[in-house]
Amino acid sequence: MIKFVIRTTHLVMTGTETKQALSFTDFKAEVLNDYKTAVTSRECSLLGRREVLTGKAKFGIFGDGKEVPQLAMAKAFKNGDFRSGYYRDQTFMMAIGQLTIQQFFAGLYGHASLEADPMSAGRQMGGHFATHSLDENGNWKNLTQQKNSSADISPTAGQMPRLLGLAQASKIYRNVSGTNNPNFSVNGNEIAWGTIGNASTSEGLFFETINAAGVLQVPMVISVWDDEYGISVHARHQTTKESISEILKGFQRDENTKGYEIITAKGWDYPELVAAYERASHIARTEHVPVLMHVYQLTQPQGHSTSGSHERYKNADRLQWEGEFDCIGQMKKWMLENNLASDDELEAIEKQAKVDVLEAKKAAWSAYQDPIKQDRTEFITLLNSIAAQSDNKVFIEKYSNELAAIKEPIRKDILVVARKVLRLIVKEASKSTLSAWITSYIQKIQPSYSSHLYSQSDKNIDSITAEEAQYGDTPAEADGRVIIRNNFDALFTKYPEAMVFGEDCGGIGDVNQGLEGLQEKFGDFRVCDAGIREATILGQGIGMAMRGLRPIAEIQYLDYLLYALQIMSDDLATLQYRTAGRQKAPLIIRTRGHRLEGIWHSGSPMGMIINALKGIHVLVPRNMTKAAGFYNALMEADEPALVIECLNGYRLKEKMPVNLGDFKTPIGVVETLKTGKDITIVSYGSTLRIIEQAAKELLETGIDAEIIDVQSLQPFDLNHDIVKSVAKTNRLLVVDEDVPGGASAYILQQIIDVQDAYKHLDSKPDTLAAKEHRPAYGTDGDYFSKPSAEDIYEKVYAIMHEAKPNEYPQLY
Ligand SMILES: Cc1ncc(C[n+]2csc(CCOP(=O)(O)OP(=O)(O)O)c2C)c(N)n1
Ligand SMILES: [Mg+2]
Repeated sequence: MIKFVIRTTHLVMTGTETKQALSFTDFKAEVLNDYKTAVTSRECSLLGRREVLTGKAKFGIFGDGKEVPQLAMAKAFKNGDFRSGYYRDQTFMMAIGQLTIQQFFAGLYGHASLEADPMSAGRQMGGHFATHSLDENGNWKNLTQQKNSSADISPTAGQMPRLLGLAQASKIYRNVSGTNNPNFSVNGNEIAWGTIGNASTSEGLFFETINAAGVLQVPMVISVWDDEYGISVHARHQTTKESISEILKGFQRDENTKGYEIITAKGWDYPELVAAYERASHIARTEHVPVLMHVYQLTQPQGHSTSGSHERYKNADRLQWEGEFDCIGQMKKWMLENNLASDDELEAIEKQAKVDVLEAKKAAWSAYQDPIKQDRTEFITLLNSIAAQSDNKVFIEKYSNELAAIKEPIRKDILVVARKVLRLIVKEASKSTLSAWITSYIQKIQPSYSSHLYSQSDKNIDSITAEEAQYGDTPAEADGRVIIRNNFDALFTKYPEAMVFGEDCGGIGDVNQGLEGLQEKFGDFRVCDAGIREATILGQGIGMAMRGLRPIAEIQYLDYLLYALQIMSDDLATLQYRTAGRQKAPLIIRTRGHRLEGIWHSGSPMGMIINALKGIHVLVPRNMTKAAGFYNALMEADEPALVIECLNGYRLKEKMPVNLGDFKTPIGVVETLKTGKDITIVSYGSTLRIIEQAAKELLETGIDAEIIDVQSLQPFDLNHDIVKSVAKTNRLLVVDEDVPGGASAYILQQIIDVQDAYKHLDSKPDTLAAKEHRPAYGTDGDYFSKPSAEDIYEKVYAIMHEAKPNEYPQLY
């Protein structure tokens, strides 16, 4: 690609690799092409807004006013690079050739097809961009041969943690031997380019990422599109000194200290922007130094989005300034002043852009509407034949006519009619035809909206073959933490692309020494300390996993997962879903929790976690061998998962397996720890040891409990083994350490609702959870906060008392 630097009227032109003279004709052609992209993008915004206001699309958020800096950024963006940005970047996506006008409108309409809307198959509102890292089978494409954009999310600054990981991947590929993979990197030369609005820099995630990238010295260029507003709220309410580059000055590197390169550029000044991005790119790519690019004096010609108008909060002076300093207007002025084009030439480009956009918009609308109209026609034919034979002919024909009259039908219109008519003909002969049609239609359409919450590739967790831990003739007993450490040792040896990072993970080998000595063995890129910043530890993991590495992000304690939960929920859990299977981040999140001491070291907020993390597997091993088996299994799969080790299990003795790194705990499979005939007790994690104690005592009373370890909360008991146990015992108790109605409610819903266990129950299915408050400190605090062996004994006893009062007289 041709590069050039223009200093006012004096032009200096350079090639990317070698400086070379560029003919004026080539130079002019490139500038004119940029102008064409800018005006085309603007026309999309203008027409897009109209499509919403006339009701064809639901909501619009566009990139008008931000076009010119994006052209400059696109020039510096190379194959293999990644973008992690936000909803203003349509011009950039067009400039790198990853968004056509027709695709822009398909996204606006919500066309539920990847062919039509490659960004999200209609799942996200328009303006949320993505490229395809995976082929249709979920296998990696060669990411070094294409321009990449990680999939956008709407929560402001939510793109920042991932950006850090995307940049760090280059650092790893450049510095860690054995990670070379031509699909993912060429010597770590790739830059991760971030974009964010000025107001969104107020978010904690922005500052956390900025600091972390400075510490890690990764090739990241973060552009702040500064239009002085965040919807209606002016910069004076957002940013100290109203300038992000001003307040981040302390991050500027100098001769003695590492840090950032901070560059500022006016958002309407095309030559200044092109030069600035070329410089930023060079610094980040060659030196692996992060760059903050503050692009100021930007505008928002149509206001924030299609809901609301900016005249409500911008005064006349501001509006007038925005008109004058519209970046496209300024670019045009500069071109004319420098004799790069005549008025006529530019007008011709503008006219052509209007024609192109109008035509592509029409094509997008037809592509979206035609299949629905076709479905409607077919359905109406069926409906009319049903009406002809029906006692309710008049009503059905009315429905049919109303449906036929809808000018711009959607699939809901068709199904609403179909399902209402079914009720009318439930006793007629044609009922089965219609019910079959509805079922098959839903079956056909539903995947467009529900596929790919989890991986559908041949590397998903279903494809893993379980493998038992094997032991020698006289297996050594070791502390749990040694089992898990030796297993990590085996895993890092087996997978050069695997790494772990988190607070205290490196030097001391984690707070429980489950990684002891591994930094010395595998180096500090692979076994690494991180700052106290859970959200960006998660982001490092997401970004690196999206670029083919196998990170294990450690969150020191389960109680602190909350800091990372938003990113896990909004970004990681939705990634496969929001790209309809075209991006993945097989990240393993390691943490430890449940019972220990005090409010923030013994929480077990599992209900919250499970509900927030649909799209991530949630595994709760009861000991370190089981945990190690989960890590071994997950390394073979391509899915994200959270593994929660038992905080009180590191010093408990377990037998040392011989097939470290290889044995695999099956995911979604329960284990029966004790068979029994009177009641099924279902639980997981640390609580199981207490249940086992209670079960012994119950047996002395003549009550024989069956104990089942769920092991994997998400997915849950794929073989439906629990209901088989309930069919035998006819009684069910779910025990856990979460609040009442937390994970126990979820487990009950799975067993009663999904597995239909209610058919087999002779007693009320019951739960025993912790108290509603956070767990108090100390042994008594634990005893009075969480289910104890006595609580479990008495709960089971009470259930048995109700069934057999003579045999088990009331305790209280
Ligand atoms: C976490 C979160 N809070 C609030 C919103 C609603 N919201 C969407 S955009 C926006 C303003 C963002 O302004 P800025 O970052 O300056 O970007 P601009 O739209 O001006 O380009 C807000 C408050 C959101 N999407 N996410
Ligand atoms: Mg703004």
